Amino acid sequence: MNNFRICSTFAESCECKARIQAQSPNPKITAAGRNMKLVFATGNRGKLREAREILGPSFEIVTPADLDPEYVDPEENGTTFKENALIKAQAVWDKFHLPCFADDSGLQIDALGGRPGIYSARYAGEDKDFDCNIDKVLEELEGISQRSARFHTTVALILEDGTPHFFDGTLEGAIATERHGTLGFGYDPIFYPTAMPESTFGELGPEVKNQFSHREQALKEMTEFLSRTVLK
Ligand code: ITT
Repeated sequence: MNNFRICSTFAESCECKARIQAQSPNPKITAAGRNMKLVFATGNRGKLREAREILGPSFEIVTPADLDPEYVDPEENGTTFKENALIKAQAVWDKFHLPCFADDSGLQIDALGGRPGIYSARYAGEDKDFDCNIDKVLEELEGISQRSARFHTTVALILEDGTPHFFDGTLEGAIATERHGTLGFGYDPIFYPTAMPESTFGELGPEVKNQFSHREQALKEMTEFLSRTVLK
């Protein structure tokens, strides 16, 4: 369940932030989940930084590369966020047999029929260059005033019994006409969240973003699930 609601002013957003901070991290997780180790199946440093901040010190988050520097990411050949999240989590589970999760995410732009969607990382080419991806989006949206978009994340979690569990997060917003700010990663400098429409995530930075982002929503659902099951 998402506790975040749309805030129309900065002051109201700060109130939301304070409220969410008071609720999170889940106290039960903080107590029972101390030192819970999870492998995060990602090679994306931006996602990793955010996940560590969102999950907090109760969780020890390591990556496949920390466990095996030779680890090779699987091919993401699914057709949905859910399929790709499972591919990434399953590959880590098959290799290490440790509790793990993966995040498959992307930007869906209405005027582009939902693109780049699951192809967000490689939108402008195989080298996953954030700058080139942003340039491509801005070019495609040139002269288009309808700029609504959303970030979506599906997290796949695999625990000791090997069963996958899924958690989703979606955040509405709009695409800027040029870059604003340099914080965050990926498309952050061109994404205005609806909740704080005056600034992009590139300007707001992680402390604000991590209070209500698509990733925060999905990971919060995951910690609530862990609290109800493994850590009860
Ligand atoms: P892993 O598969 O190794 O986790 P990746 O970057 O390839 O890393 P995805 O396939 O899920 O991950 O692609 C997600 C892309 O969507 C990511 O590279 C960014 O370009 C974009 N993206 C996702 N979440 C974002 C966020 O919070 N802020 C900005 N861009 C984001």
